[in-house]
Amino acid sequence: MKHKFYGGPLSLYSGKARAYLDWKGVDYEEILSTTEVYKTIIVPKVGRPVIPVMVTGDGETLQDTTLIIDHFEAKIGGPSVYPDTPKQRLVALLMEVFGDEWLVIPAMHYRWNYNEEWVYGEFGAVAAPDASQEEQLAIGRERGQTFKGFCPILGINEQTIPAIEASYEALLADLDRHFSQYDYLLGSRPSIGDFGLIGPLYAHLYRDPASGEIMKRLAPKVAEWVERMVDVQQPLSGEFLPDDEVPETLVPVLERMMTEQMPFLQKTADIFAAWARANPDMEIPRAVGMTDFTIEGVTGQRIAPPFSLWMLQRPLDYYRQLEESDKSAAEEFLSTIDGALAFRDFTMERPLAFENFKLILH
Ligand SMILES: N[C@@H](CCC(=O)N[C@@H](CS)C(=O)NCC(=O)O)C(=O)O
Repeated sequence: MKHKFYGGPLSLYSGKARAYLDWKGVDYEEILSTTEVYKTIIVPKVGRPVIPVMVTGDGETLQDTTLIIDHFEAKIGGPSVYPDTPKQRLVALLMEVFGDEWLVIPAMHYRWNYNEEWVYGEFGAVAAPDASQEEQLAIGRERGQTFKGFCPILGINEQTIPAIEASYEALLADLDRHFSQYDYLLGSRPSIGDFGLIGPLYAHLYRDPASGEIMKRLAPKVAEWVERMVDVQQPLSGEFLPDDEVPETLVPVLERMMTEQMPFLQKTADIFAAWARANPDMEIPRAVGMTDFTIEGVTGQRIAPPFSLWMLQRPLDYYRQLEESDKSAAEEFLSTIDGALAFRDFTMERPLAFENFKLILH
C-alpha cells in the first residue's frame, strides 16, 4: 500500500512535510483533508483535527512533521537532511525551531490581514471540494474563523503589527542576501532548517497572493528558494558546504532568532516548570498561560506553548551531548552570535516527550 499523506495546499505544516517527502523521493499519495477525511480518518486516528497526517504503507499513523521526517530519514537512508558536522547540524536544528514555532507570527499576520477573503475560499475548497463556489465560501468562512481567531493569542494586534512587519521585512532582506549566494541554507542540499522555514514561507507568505506579491517584490531570491523547495527537480541531490562551514549570511538570521524567540522560549519554559510542579498528573495543555515577547522593541503578549519547548529540546539535546572538540567548535560559533547565550544557558526543568500524539513529561 502507498503511503497516504493527508493535508492541504493552504496548510503551513503540510507544506513543510510535502517539500521534504518530495526531496526524499518518497512515493506517497496526497489526500485533501476534507471535512469527511477529518471525521473518518484524522480525528479517529490522531484524536484531534490536525494536519498533516501520514498513514504509512504499513498502516502506522504519524503526526507532527518532525516525526514524519524522522520516520523517512530512518527508513530510506541515503543523503540526509541532517548535516553530520556540529555547527551545521546545530544551525539546521535551530532554524527548524525558528520556522516552525516563530515565523508562524508573520505567516498568520499576513494571511489574515492581507488575504482574508481569498483564504476563506481556500478553506472551503479543501473542506468541500465538490461544493459550489458559494457553498465553499460559506463553509470556508466558518472554518477559517477559527484560525483567524488564533491571531490575537499569537500576539498579533494593532500595537505589534508594525514591529512584526519590520522584523519580517528585515528577515526577508537577510535571507535574500543569503539565497543570492547559496541554493539552500547550508549549501546545495536542503537541511531540516530549510524545511522548518519553508512551512511559513511557502503556504502563507508565498502562496497567499498578497503575501506572495510582497515576497517577490522585496526578496526575489527568497521566492526563488521557495520555488526550488516546493518544486523538487532532483530528489536526494546536493551537498552541504565542506568543513562544517556556516555561511556568514546566516548570522543575522540566527541573531534574530536568538533575540526574538529565545527569551520568549525561556519564559515559556519557566512558566511550564511552575505549571508542571502544580499539576503533576494533568494532561499537558496547548498553552500554559500568556507571556511577553519583544520584536523590534515592541512588547506584546502571546500564549506560551509547551510544544515549542519540545522542538527546542532537539537543538539543545544535540548541543549538550556533543563530545569535547565538536562542543568547543559549536560553542565558539555560538559566541559569534548576539543573543546566543540565551540558548547556551537555556534552563528547562522538565524535559518533554511527544508520544501517541501527545506531549508528556519525560
Ligand atoms: N507541529 C505540528 C503542527 C501541526 C499543525 O499545527 N497544523 C495546523 C495546520 S497547518 C493545524 O491543523 N492546526 C489545527 C490545530 O492544531 O488545532 C506539525 O509539525 O505537524
